[in-house]
Amino acid sequence: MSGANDLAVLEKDLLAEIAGAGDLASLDAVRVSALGKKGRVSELMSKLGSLPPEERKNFGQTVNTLKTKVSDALDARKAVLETAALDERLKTERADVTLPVRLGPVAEGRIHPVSQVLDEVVEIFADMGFSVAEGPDIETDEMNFDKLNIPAEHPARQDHDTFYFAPKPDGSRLLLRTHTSPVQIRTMVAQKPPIRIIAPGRVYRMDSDQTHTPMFHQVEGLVIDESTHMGHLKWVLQEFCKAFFEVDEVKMRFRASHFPFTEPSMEVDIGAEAIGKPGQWLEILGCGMVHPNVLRNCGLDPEKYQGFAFGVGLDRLTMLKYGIPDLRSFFSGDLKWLSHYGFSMLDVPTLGGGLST
Ligand code: 2NL
Repeated sequence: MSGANDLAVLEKDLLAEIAGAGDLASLDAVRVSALGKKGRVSELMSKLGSLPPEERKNFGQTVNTLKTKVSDALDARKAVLETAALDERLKTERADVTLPVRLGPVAEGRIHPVSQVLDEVVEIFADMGFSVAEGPDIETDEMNFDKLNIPAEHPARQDHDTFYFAPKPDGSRLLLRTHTSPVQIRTMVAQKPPIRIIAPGRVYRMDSDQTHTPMFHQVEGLVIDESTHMGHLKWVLQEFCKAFFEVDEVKMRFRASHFPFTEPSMEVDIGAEAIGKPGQWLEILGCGMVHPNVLRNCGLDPEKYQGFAFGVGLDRLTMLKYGIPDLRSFFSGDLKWLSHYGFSMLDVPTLGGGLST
């Protein structure tokens, strides 16, 4: 039977052991030996039943007080030891965040020039308040042609040399989109103006020679609002060309053209000074004011809304900017070519940091 004296001795012993524990493991050993199931304090509690009833209450309270004291002392010591352990780690595990990045195997990887140019284009238009819209590569006749004011017998359907899937039992056919316009159509159908989007992506036409591949990359842009006009179109394209070719001035020439989905329609040439070839003109994109029929087809009132659209071929833009002579090399999967023309993952284009430098 433990008297008050024994309890005082036990308390003194335990507090001394706690104070003497030099690390978290030995502190935990003290905890188990005191408060564990068979610990010295716990064992006292199990004696409670064998005491005469008049002593039980008093004894129980005393043991509980001891338990609390020991438990508090364990917590306090634990906090001290943890802080010391952390200080020790901080002394040895210093990281100098100003050191150059260690690339390791990542340095071997290269970003394809078309991906890099896409990132540049997105950065430029994002800065002008455009968001990026995406849609499926497999489209319907309706989204790819009908809604764009290209009716069934329109020659543009043949011009586009479309890849069709086998017709469904109801006669409808799916196709590989021939431009990213259906992404803009879907946006106009789904949301009210103001609309400011670019739609980058893969497009497909049955065409294959020196300057055409059956899959290529396009970025289209669309702006719709109540008072959008050709001045806005011209400014946006001018800003784009200056930013993309990283020059202060760029000569631009707008030539009248024809697309079924715009009226008026224009093709844009830039002075080849921009890529160091003075005296020549380069055709780089097509654009125009969105045709009223297209707006109507998407549920927009042409009396209230108007806007402009444009389409740029990314592959050609990439060849011009980075002096890559052969379009077909883009799709050859040649690692030697990629290590020459590709970009490091750290070359993230930003307007502030210079797009390509
Ligand atoms: C080109 C011509 C162009 C568009 C694309 C467009 C989209 C909608 C409505 C009206 Cl939803 N237009 N897109 C407009 C003009 C030209 O691309 O030669 N691209 C390489």
